[in-house]
Amino acid sequence: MTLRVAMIGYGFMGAAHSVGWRQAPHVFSLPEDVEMTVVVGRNDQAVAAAAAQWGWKASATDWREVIERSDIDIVDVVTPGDSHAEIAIAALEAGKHVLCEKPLANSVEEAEAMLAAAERAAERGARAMVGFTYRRVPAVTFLRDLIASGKVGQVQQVRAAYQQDWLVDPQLPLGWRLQKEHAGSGALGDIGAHIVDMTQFVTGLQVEAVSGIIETIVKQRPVLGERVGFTGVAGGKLGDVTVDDLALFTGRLSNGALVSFEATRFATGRKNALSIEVSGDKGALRFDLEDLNTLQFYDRTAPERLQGFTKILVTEGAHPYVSAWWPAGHMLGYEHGFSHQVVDLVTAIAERTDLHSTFAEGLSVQRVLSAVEESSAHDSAWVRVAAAVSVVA
Ligand code: SOE
Repeated sequence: MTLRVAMIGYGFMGAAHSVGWRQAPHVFSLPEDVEMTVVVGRNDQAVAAAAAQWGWKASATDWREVIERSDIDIVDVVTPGDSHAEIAIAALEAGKHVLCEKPLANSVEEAEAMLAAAERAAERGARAMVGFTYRRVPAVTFLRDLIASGKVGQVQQVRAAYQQDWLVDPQLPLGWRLQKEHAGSGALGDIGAHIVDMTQFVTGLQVEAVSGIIETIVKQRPVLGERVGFTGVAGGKLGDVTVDDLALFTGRLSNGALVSFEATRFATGRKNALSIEVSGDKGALRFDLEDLNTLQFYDRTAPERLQGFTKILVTEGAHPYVSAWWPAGHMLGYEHGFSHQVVDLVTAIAERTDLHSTFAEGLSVQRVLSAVEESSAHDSAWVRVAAAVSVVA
């Protein structure tokens, strides 16, 4: 059988997802074939150009029409956050499998509605996945496996940071990522979501309470004129930035361990630096996206004289996803996670097996993000995540 895909949206994430849809069937032996059937966007010329460049068979301008088509099996949502809920819910109700970019939604309420739709659709066999792509970097999946097999023992502390610097320039225009009505939040939702998800994914623990602060450093920016590339081109007048530029927060995990989180677009010199270090009573593990083919492992159970962080090259055939690619030691990059996402989704659809990251996991991240905002609005008071209720005045 062939699974036919419609991708809604065609910005930066559209390009990344297209690489995944194109590469995965050629590199992995997938249980079903994949066809890049149609990409959808509002500007007919621009979306047609994207379709031609990225290898989609056709383009279209009306997503509602496309999701009703009987020849579409999977709807891939790569639009800004303000349309995730509407498109994903409609697609699930139309009986399609859905892959939705992170963060799942712009609010907890939307994410709850999306999960409810995914649960109803699951009864009819439809699958729903949220695109926390970094989970599928081989070193991150392997880090999760090592923690699950007890290599760090009891998790006692986690440090997680996602640092970018693309907002340091005050002239950078007011694109959709800087407007609450489109993006939901700023650094917190865009990149903080990744480190919250990664922490929960690799430790298998939940963030149960948070205390944090979010801040907007540059409060006004040139209003966006023409939309070009990732950031756009400035028009002239200034408009308000309505999202956070950075978020610093502490989380309490379900086993009692503390996590320090940093999500920022103001880390001068840091372009796309995601790192996580998990410390336990038997050892520690560290991943750094700037060196994404490696893991650092410290084994406290090794003889004292031999102890020290060891660099593991996660490029062996025995490592997750790697055997389909190149011989040992031949490096992978950012885009491979998008292929692995396709592999996992297509396999789960074809073999009716469990998948991650589910909409329930997307909702749990959304609840953490919302609790951080609530904490920040209340002098960084601790806020419980599940109920999002302040526990310390
Ligand atoms: C922009 O900040 C961004 O593209 C995120 O939206 C992605 O999720 C991340 O992979 C890289 O940075």
